[in-house]
Amino acid sequence: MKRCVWLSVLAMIAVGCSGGEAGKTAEGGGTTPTPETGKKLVVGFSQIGAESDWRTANTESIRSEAEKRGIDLKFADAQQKQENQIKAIKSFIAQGVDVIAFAPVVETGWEPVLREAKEAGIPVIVSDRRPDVPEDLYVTFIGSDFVKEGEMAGEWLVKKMGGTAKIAELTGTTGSAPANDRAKGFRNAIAATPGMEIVFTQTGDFTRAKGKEVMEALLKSPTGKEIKALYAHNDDMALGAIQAMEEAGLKPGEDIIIVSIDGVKAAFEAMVAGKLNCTVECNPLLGPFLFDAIEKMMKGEMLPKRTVVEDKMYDQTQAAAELPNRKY
Ligand code: GZL
Repeated sequence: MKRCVWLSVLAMIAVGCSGGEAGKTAEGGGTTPTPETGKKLVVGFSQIGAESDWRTANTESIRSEAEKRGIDLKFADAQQKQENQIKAIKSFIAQGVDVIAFAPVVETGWEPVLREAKEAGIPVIVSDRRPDVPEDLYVTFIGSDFVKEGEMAGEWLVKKMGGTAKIAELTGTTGSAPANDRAKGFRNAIAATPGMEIVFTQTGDFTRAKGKEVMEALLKSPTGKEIKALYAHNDDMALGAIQAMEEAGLKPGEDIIIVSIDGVKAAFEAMVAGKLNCTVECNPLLGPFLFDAIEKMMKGEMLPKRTVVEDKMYDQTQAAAELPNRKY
């Protein structure tokens, strides 16, 4: 039965038909979940973990939106381990869920399990981070443009530093799309300004604890004495680094200028306190986007292969006014 759902979904996407009859499968039976058939939509979601404030907000958005829409959500937290995500996706296939959605912790290693989902006729939606697989293995990918986020951070820092700075970079989870793309975008932005030099780069795995640990060690090294700017791939690592700077007797946001990405509430509070200088928002509230796409897909509507979630940038001059508006 599932194969028919997948084939009918793919067929509709391929021919671009819209408004296919709700709840009908290839046999014409009303076995897919719709208000008419009364069957609850069952969605299996494999989440990366709970590594950052961003991820916490992302999980809350997905859980609350599923509840609001009466969707039976099977939620699995992988604790940032790919093998746990693969196990969860295999379990969703065995359970015969209607749809699988996941946020791939890293870009590679997904093709075999996504082929199993396709063979089982279960459509897959990608949320947040891109997997490096053939596009026919997922229906659509919903997430931010991480290269653009890195470029926005780099362009802001070039201006702030007047074109000259020795820069430390705290990178996200090794092999993840945001780490790869934010590194690429930042380097795109500073490439034309030779005075902007990345003299240190190391992963903080998107966590506060690791960001603090890496910065503590850096500040004890000769290179640490040269650093005038920090580019962190997320706010949590920046906030950990800020703690390390203060414990080393430095004034973060003054002795070392700091730009990061995510736009979580704690980053705005740090900007108001003068400890962080700029954050590039990366919207984690993907629940509504995800379940809109799933519901359209189940109705046979055509979906774009890529939905880019727009992001803004905020610096210290805007932080106090924007803080009350922050939803995460
Ligand atoms: C970005 C997301 C990243 C955030 C981090 O879309 O995948 O993962 O920037 C989170 O805070 O851990």
